[in-house]
Amino acid sequence: MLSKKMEAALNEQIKVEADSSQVYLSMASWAEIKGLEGIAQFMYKHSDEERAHMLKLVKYVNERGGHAKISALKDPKTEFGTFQKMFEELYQHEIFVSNSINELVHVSLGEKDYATHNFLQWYVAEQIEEEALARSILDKIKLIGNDKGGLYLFDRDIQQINVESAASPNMGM
Ligand code: OFO
Repeated sequence: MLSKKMEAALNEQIKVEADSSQVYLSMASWAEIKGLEGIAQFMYKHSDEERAHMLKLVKYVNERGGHAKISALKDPKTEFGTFQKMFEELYQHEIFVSNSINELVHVSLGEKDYATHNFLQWYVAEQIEEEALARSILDKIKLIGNDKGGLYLFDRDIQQINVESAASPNMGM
């Protein structure tokens, strides 16, 4: 059985993951109307994964005798300026999510809830990968700068990341 404090903290994370899914969905839509199909597909897939992270938490809370609460979401930004800025935001967002997971781990230890602590290790590992991937993508896009040809090639290459991440569980985003 979850303590009230643990349940409330997990419910907060449900909201964070749902907001993340909306943020990436908005980025996908913006990339799509800018004609960058590879980036759009990457973001659509990322949005789906964040929803899966949220659902995993919903199931866990209910399974442990709590009540997973589904709440209203924030309006995500709809304009991102440049692709570099957009990937910068993605990276910063992942850092924010990692911090939020760390807080949850902290609460689980305080509550002596070792089952939740164990459950959260999957999220800890996932955030390490997501931050690393976001950082490597950001590094690439910084190198490209304003070069249109470079962006075209990057848009093609990022589809490769999609394929690789689908094939390898270690690349999952
Ligand atoms: Fe839910 O993993 Fe990114 O944010």
